[in-house]
Amino acid sequence: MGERGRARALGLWSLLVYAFLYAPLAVLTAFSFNRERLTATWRGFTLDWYGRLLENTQILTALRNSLVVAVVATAGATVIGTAAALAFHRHRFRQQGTLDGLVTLPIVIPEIAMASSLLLLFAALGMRLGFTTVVLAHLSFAVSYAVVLVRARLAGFDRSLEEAAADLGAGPARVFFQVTLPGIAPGILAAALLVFALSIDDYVITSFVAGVGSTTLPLQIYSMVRSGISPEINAVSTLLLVATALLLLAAWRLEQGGRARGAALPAVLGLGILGAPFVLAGLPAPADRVLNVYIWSAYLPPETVRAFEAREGVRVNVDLYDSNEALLAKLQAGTSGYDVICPSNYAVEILVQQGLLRPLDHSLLPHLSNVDPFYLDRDFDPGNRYTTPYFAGTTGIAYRRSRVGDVDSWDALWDPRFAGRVLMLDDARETLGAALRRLGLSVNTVGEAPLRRAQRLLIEQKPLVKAYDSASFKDTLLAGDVWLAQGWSGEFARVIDLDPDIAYVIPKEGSTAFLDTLAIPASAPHPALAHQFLDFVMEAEVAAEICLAMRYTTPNRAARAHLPSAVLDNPAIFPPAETLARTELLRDVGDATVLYDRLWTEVKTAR
Ligand code: N2P
Repeated sequence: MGERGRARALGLWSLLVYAFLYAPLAVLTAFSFNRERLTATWRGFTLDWYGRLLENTQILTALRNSLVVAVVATAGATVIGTAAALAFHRHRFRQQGTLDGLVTLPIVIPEIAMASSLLLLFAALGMRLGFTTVVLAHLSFAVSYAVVLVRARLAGFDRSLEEAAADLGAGPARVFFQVTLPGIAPGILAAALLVFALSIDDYVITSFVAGVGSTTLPLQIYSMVRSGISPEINAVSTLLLVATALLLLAAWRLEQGGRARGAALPAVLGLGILGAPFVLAGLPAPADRVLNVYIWSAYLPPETVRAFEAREGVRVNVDLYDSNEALLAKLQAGTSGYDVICPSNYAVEILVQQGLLRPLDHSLLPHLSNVDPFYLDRDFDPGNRYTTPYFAGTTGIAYRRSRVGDVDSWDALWDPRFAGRVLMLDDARETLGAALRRLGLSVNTVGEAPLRRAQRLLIEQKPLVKAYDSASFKDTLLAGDVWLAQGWSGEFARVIDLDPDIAYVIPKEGSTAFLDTLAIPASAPHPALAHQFLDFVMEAEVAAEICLAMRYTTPNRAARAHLPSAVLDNPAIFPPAETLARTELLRDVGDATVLYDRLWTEVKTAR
């Protein structure tokens, strides 16, 4: 190959490498302008999704939280970092090498290790998770970066200037502010910009140490992703991407040559992008009354939240989970800060036993009379002392008819013909439950031997399984990535509407059913408002709106008058009695809970 040829080949190669690096970001950006909401097919250009961001109080609030944290962490880290850098640069002291290494070590400590150790520390100190803990955590990694950047600048700083100033009679303070500081300012600024960008971006550490009400933008984006990637997420991610890229560019320019002018434009643009939403939409009103809701994903429509906020003049924070075990862990860890939670019947038994629920005041719940008596006074909560029914539903299989034909048995999820096309829930009780039913056993089996047999079935199935996922099973099926998915009825009822090739079945061997409730934790900070919310969602029109949007079975009898027959006659939403007869409610399995958890973890980590 000649010189020219080689240059060309190398050029092509680098082009490929860059394409590999940037293609995902290009796709993300492109789809944030796509008119079509549901699929990754291009349907024309629109700015709508960016407009929608300005109406989304959850995103705006998260962005505000992120900015507050970033500003405080940046200010703190820059001051501490600069002081430390000066100390290391100027003075010689014992163990300098060790201390020097220790101050920069956090840069390479695995983030996950730092996150869990911070959480442990805060818990040991009895600190409530919130803004303070997030800021402290960000400070703990940001200082190291600030030290490194400022020191790099100091290394090139000519100390004889300081000596000259001192010789000419300037005091130490004057020397510092008029000579040293201007000399290293580009390094300090670069450090500030870098730290700001890192703080705005951080997910792992923040997710461990954030509490209710301190959700930052990355956490908000992740929680939205769990109910499906939407163009709003593409839009907000694009903004975040562009803003951080600009801030880093500015930091880099300052770092390189201290050309303040070349850095000013990207810095201003980057900060401008983050601040612009507030200029356009105004700050989200800091409501003095706040309700913190912790609920299953795809269970509470944003319109319902907005209607409650408007009626009561309050702000509602909604956090999502995808398993009872996640909810239990959060509540058992101590004061969660949540006012309303949504446990399934078997989780209610556990929470009541542990004294984690607050008895309800029925005089504040007049609309409880709208609920079908069939769902009241169940043995997991006699007299509805602690809970109101919210949604019921079933677990079953949804499948692509054109790919797999007719399905009526759990066997289909073990059929080698569908290797790599099977999705299972990420849920100990549900997966072991399916395996137990396949063995002809109850989903509430507690014996170790039968449970081990069920576990063996799941391990045997594992090579066929594309994903264990309780959050986006419906999207994965809709996108065609899997052909058969175990999952919950309501979300499947929604995809069937979007794609008639998909069908839902409760296998002939039987399956689980659930009754999900609303309850108020014993530690809820706003119990009165929580009662108002519980009552609100039992109003007939509201319950109908929720059912229409989410497609789980509403236990609200009065709501049915407001539902179209397409919903009322849909067997996936209101299953006929003979189908329901094949299902079993999950119950608290007592001591066997630990065994379920262990067996399930073993399945997930098996190779
Ligand atoms: C909602 C899941 C349904 C809850 N994403 C099952 N108990």
